[in-house]
Amino acid sequence: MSLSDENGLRRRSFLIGSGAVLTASMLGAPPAQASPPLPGDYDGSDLWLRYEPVADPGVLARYRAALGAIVVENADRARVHRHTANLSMAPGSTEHLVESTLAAARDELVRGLGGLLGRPVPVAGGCPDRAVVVGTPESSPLVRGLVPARDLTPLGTDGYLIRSLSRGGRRVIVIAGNTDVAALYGTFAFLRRLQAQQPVAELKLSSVPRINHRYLNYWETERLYAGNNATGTGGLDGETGAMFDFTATGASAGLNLPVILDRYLVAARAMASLGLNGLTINNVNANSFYLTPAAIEQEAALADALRPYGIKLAVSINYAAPTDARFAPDTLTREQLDPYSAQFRDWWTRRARQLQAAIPDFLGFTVKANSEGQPGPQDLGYDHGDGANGIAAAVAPLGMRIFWRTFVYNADVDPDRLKRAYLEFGPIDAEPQPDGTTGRFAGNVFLQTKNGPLDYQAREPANPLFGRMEHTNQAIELQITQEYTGQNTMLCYLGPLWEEVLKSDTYATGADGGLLAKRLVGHVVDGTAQGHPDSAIVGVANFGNADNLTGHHFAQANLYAFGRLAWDWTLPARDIAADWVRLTWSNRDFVVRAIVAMMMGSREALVSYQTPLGVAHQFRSSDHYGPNPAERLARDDWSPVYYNKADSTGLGYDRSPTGSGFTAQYFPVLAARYGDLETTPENLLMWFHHVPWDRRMRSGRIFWDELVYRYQTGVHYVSWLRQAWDSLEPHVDARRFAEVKAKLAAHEADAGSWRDTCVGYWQGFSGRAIPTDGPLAIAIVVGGRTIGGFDAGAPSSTVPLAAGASPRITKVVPADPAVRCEVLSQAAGVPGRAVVRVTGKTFFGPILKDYVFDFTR
Ligand code: BDP
Repeated sequence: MSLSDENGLRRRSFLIGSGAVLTASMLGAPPAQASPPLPGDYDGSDLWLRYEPVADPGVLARYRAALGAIVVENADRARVHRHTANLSMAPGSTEHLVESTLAAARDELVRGLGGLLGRPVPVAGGCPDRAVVVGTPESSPLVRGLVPARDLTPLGTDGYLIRSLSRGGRRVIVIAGNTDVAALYGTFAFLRRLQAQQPVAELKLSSVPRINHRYLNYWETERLYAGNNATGTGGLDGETGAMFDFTATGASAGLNLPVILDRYLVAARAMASLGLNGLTINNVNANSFYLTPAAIEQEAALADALRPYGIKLAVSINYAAPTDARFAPDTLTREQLDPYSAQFRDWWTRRARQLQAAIPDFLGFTVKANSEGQPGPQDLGYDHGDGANGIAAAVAPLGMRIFWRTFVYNADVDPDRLKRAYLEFGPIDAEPQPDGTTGRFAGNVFLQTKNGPLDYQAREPANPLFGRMEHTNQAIELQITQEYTGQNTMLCYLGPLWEEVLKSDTYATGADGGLLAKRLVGHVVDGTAQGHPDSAIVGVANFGNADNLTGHHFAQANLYAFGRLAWDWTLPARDIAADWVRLTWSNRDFVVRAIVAMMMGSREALVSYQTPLGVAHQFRSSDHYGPNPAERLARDDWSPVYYNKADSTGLGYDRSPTGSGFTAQYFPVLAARYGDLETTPENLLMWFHHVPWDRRMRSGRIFWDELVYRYQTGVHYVSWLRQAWDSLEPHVDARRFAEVKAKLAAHEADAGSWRDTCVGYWQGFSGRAIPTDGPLAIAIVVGGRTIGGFDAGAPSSTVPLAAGASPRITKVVPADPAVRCEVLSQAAGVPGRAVVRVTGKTFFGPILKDYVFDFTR
């Protein structure tokens, strides 16, 4: 650490000890004493489906006046299929099985209205005044009479409408759709309104999802940060930590599927509340166990329990499953895995038939092939098109689909990992067919593509495949489970990441070379960009058996945000966050503002302290949590050094036309923008360029200095998070408050370790000093001497004082006049310690640094 006088800092002194810090109160919070103490032990297990009594007396009175009865005609008539004769809940369960979708809607209203209104709301027949009426024109004569058919037509199969109507002097609210599941979606949307204390008068709402298939992929225990096998809470002995028990042992063996546990139904209700309609139940590195007859019986029971909620199942498969001895004598040899052979196709048809016999609405298969050691068609000399179409042909007669993943990066294809997927898939999409059409992938194949070209990093440019696969169905795959975004320790709200991706411009062009009118990634995904009739979005889910189901209370927000975006990708992440906070934590406006503020900057902060300015994948290979920029693995493209390319000239991977040429995979506008260091957005700089240490950045600083400040401000945001959360203590229930508080402490320490490890490693190449004139830089005046030049990344600074000099800080002089300074404590003597808190703002939110000064002689 260097010490210098004044150090060129702009002078502005602050009153010592009286400066405010940015707390919830600055976001509009009333004084803490306004709140009654909150009950202490809620564990988060209801997710956002908490129906706490409405606290605002005015709102409560209005709701009670408007909502007097629940009418769901013929709720029990359209029973869904059940395969499992004795389907039952585990002993002691609190959830219950339902047999129809409208029964699920009715029961949710009973639970929801009863909870919110603090008194039971009766289920009634007829059309009483103040009724909430739910149904379809088919299920309900009342709905048929209340809602004109022409108003229902535009809603399709999944859309709903909610209307306040008055008939013969009676006021009712009708929730209707063309299908039972649409009516269920409307019911949840209505309850969400009440949970957020929005008005229920004069309702005239409708909503139609933009994307047809809105699925979760569930990876059992891989990348699971929410189960009792990690650090989690909850779970039962013998469970693996996974959401669904297929193979639990010991005390839990008796609770394996077909037994249904409470959490399965909480998950089902939560999924339905967002409109999610599909679930692949096992990891993409697939275990063929899930295709065995015994497992199919278990899956059928799960499907039975989930079916009323509109959730259909799929299974991930291993391409070489036909060679698996578990299917003997019905096995194939390796040579018979030829995707064009009848044996291969018939084998998959047989498997799909077995599944369909038990699960009539079974969706199909998710496939990871020729990727990370998984077998695939290339093992026999075929390509991804041959393989996907082979299995697709086998299941097409059964109405099933294949979700074939494009996460492939075979090193023989190109030295740059990012180029490989498009080089493999693009030509198949562009291939002229004998019938005059273009593109070889079958109609029931979806390519499932991660949002970015690498692997779920906290920031990536959009995957160039979006827009480039004009002739193929394409699903976007987002990772909800926070493998690279803090796992179950860091508070990282992913809504802004997904919003950024879905709203990023592909600059896709049409056949005439002109820019398409609708060409954001979201338009490509929802089919409107290029006229695709079918559309899909997939989230790799973060469910586990932890009490709060997601491992971190704030990780629930990511599941919630994924579901809301799956329904409508145009929603702002901020609005989704605000809804979630109201449903999950509190309806008090200042609490909502404070928690939303905490969430909204969290992802950009994480980018800043982990991988700022576009340096990618600096994770240690063991767990993808902490940093290891120096790591060099046997596989080049798994190694942090492969991505950072650190050397004495600079940092980053040159993918420009003079580098790997990856930028050429984008449409022309982006190819030009990313190809040039001058026009590449700074937040993606090192994705595309090897950036010289002394390059001048937009801030006016050189790259090295900017880089260091990004790391520091990321950590400073987390320091602010802790302090903001602490200030909410009186307004948040005790158990969850304490659990989040403990996570934030670990978060801050781990963010600091990212900064220190990475900056230290880069410094070995840049050979430059740590800059000290950053956004929270200060000088202190002690004994009439102004001392500055402190490293804002250091935990403490040692300050030698002249013999006899007082250690009292008489003035704090910030470099940026907009920051606030507060002396939290003075040193009692020398040696002694003083602490100065500096609070400011960066482009992604508030930042805070407690400078610790150790005075010595
Ligand atoms: C990587 C994960 C790995 C997955 C892989 C995939 O580390 O567990 O199998 O993605 O998506 O990020 O196939």
